[in-house]
Amino acid sequence: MSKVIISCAVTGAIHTPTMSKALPITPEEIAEQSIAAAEAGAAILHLHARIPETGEPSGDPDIFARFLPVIRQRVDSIINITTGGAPSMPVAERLRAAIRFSPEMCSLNMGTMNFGIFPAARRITEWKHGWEEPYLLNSDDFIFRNTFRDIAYILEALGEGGTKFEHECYDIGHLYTLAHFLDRGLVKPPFFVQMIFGVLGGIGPDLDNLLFMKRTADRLFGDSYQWSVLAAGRHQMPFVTQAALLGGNVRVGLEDSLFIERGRLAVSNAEQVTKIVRILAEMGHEPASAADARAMLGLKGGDRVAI
Ligand code: KMH
Ligand code: ZN
Repeated sequence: MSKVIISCAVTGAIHTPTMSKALPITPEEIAEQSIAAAEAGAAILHLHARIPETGEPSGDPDIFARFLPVIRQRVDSIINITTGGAPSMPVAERLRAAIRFSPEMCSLNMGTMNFGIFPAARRITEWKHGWEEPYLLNSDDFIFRNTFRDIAYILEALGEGGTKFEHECYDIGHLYTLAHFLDRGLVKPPFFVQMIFGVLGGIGPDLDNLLFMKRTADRLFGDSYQWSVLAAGRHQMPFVTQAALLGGNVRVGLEDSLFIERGRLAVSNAEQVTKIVRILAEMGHEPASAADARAMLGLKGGDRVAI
């Protein structure tokens, strides 16, 4: 049996509280769903924070401090703190938690781009909170900023403490940007490439694109990288299944899709993890443990974080 790293992105900053009551908002909910996702088979937990009272995305390390230690005490999973925050958040704000907690991994978005989450607002007429509708609608004028200088700064500031990265690549050009930082010696093998499909502003969820991304990454990086796939919305499960068929690792979680199947909301992150574990088993794969994933990705270890 071959091992597949399952990442679970537990809450994110794309979906809003009105969209699903399963979306974890408070520190207690984020901790509880993260622990359940880990127990279901997720080796990596990709984490964002939200203001508990409103569900608004937040970069405040004091909010992260209310759930990270709880997760760490209960499960051995690799903690991966976002540096993407929310598309509207300034870069300095996005980095505060990763700098404070020096996790084994953090996300690193590999290019400035449009990031349109406004179509989701069309279907909703009654909102739980006043911030949700303008937050989504104004994404038609956001610039999700990740300049070369930002990326270099994050690689240096966090790399110094031994943090490694989930390199978020939303298009072919982002792979070339990653190759550039490899040439500069700021990224060192083995590194982890998260190929992202179906974000409005990035590459679309088509099998041809997946093959194109994979072939391009192979040409640029040879065998010095591990790859994983996530797809937004309804493409999530079919697309990560395709990736697993091709030998890739997978990311699921309510950050990427609120659904468990067409027309049915997931009841939790763990439900999505359980489903992909079942699909992987049918293919003869088993979930990598956190220890397996640490070895595959060359991570510093769960005892060398400031959580
Ligand atoms: N929301 C995903 C499409 C981050 O946190 O840095 C990408 C993401 C960004 O997870
Ligand atoms: Zn994220």
